[in-house]
Amino acid sequence: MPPTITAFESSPDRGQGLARDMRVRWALEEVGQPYEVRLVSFSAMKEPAHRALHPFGQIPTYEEGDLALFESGAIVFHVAQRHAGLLPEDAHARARAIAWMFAALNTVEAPILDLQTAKFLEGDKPWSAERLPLVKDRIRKRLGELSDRLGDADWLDGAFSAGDLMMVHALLRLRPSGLLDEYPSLAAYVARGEARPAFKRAFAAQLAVFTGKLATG
Ligand code: GTB
Repeated sequence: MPPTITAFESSPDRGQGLARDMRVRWALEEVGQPYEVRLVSFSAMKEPAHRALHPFGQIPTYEEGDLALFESGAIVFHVAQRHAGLLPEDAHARARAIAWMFAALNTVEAPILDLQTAKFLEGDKPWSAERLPLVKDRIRKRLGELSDRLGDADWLDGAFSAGDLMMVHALLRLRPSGLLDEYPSLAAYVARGEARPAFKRAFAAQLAVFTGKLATG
């Protein structure tokens, strides 16, 4: 039985690949693991049946036999450990790729999420306009540092890894803000990720949920 993941029945991004099932789909596509998708509504996500899989009532989840996982980072890590292709064989290189996964989630994605909060949840607060530049500058600081480390390399540490997958997906959410384009090497890095055939297959599968053409990957 292929693993089953959950995704939005109706994604607020209208299938632009920003929801976190996208990174799980991408990882599964990279390693050539077929998967099934169960679409869930916002209300179903908060029901006990879904909360048994995901304590916070969110997507994505991952079910494989009697294993159930939540948290996109944990799911991608699990997929990367189970299959060749997303983590190097060399122990040190593998540990560094895992460090990049954590960096993507903890160090880079965190301030990016703050921008979403500032714009969409706090945009009507009287202090919002004053806070927004501070939030953007915290992101710029991280992007500058990341750009310095990437240099003119294609990927963060040698061959493409799960660290790049998580980083590219975290950065993607910045595109509408214009902040990514302030760092051309990072914009090119994200474009390299998007150009991967596995990314394209994953993107098409989640877009098809929105356009109603295909429900599974
Ligand atoms: N840390 C968890 C993980 O990495 O898996 C976070 C999971 C999460 O935030 N899931 C979101 C969710 O289920 C979907 S991805 N939200 C519903 C809820 O909490 O009730 C976040 C997301 C949502 C929408 C867009 N968008 O429209 O652009 C992008 C990303």
